[in-house]
Amino acid sequence: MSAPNKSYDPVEVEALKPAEIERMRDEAVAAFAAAGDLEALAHAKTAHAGGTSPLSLANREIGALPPQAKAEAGKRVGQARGAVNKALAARQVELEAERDTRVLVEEAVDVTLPYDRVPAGARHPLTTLMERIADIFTAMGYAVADGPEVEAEWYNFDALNFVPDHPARQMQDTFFVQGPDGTSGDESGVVLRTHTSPVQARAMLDREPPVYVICPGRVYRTDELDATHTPVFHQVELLAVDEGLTMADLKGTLDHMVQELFGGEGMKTRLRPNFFPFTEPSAEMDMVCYVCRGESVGNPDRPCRTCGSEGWIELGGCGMVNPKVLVACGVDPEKYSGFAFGFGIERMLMFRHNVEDMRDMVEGDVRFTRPFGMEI
Ligand code: FA5
Repeated sequence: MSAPNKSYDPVEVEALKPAEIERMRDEAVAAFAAAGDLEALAHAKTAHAGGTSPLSLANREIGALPPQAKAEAGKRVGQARGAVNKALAARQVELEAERDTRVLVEEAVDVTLPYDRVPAGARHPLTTLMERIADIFTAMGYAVADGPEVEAEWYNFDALNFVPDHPARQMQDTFFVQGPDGTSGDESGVVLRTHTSPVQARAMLDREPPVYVICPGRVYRTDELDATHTPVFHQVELLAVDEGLTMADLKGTLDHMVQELFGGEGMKTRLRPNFFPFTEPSAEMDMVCYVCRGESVGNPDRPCRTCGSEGWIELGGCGMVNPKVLVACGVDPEKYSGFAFGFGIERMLMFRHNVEDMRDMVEGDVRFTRPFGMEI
């Protein structure tokens, strides 16, 4: 742009002549109208409304005009640029609408067509962990046993030496499906099984000794769902009945299981006295912490989050099958003895895989299950 020049005559400035401005305007409007798609319109916009377009260049000349000529030339160029921008915007709207209509047709998806790309799901880690545990024992000759989840109260409690007024019945908060039918003389109601131990009774009644069974399954208790409890959870039960079985066999079996599940040297269990009506003696079983192997105990330099530096992790309950249970299930306690154990799978999944909240296991989100893969 030149400096204001008093002798500068707008009539002499070619680019600012009215006919020239009109021509520029008309050329721009025609170019927009001729643009067949948004890409062509973008090029026309650069050529006719961009910073180096004829109208923009003409506009720059205005600054050099003498003051008395500026207003007239400015008005002329401004009107022309306004018309150009209006034509550009109108064509833009038209072409966008055309594009949208075309895309709707061209990219239409026939949702009724059959398709084969189903996203791969994931098996739930509770299932794979239960199968892994069952595999360890089937490799040792155990059979997988099953029982109903809606269970007769007799199997869930009575056969297991929970006498009707035994305080141990209160230990497990039970979902009753049907109360005892007093009128028919049937004193056994129906419950959602509170543990997998009724499968012990069923296995002994169904099979002749020796009995070696492992029973993974779902159980129910009236616990609130929170980070460490769920009303529907899973247990694995093991029962062995044979001649001459002792606590040493129980201990050896438990040690073998934790070595197989957690691997490596030094994996072992310990038993602490406890009470279950269906085992005598009964014990609480702990396994040595598979992360610190007990080395965090009394060692503040090496704290262990997994066991809270206690060196042991609680697994579940176990014991020698109470002779009263053997009798109730038709097994001669003079000839046979048995051992059993049972533990919670959710709890094992939590400490084995650092799952902090049990609720994650029940929400059914594949983002939780997928990282576990197919094998556990
Ligand atoms: C029993 O259920 C016994 N039947 C175990 C047993 C079998 C003992 C054979 C002796 C011989 P207990 O009530 O402690 O025991 O439960 C076993 C495990 O179930 C617990 O260690 C815990 O891991 C798990 N568990 C109990 N309640 C819940 C719950 N609400 N949510 C998740 N897991 C639970």
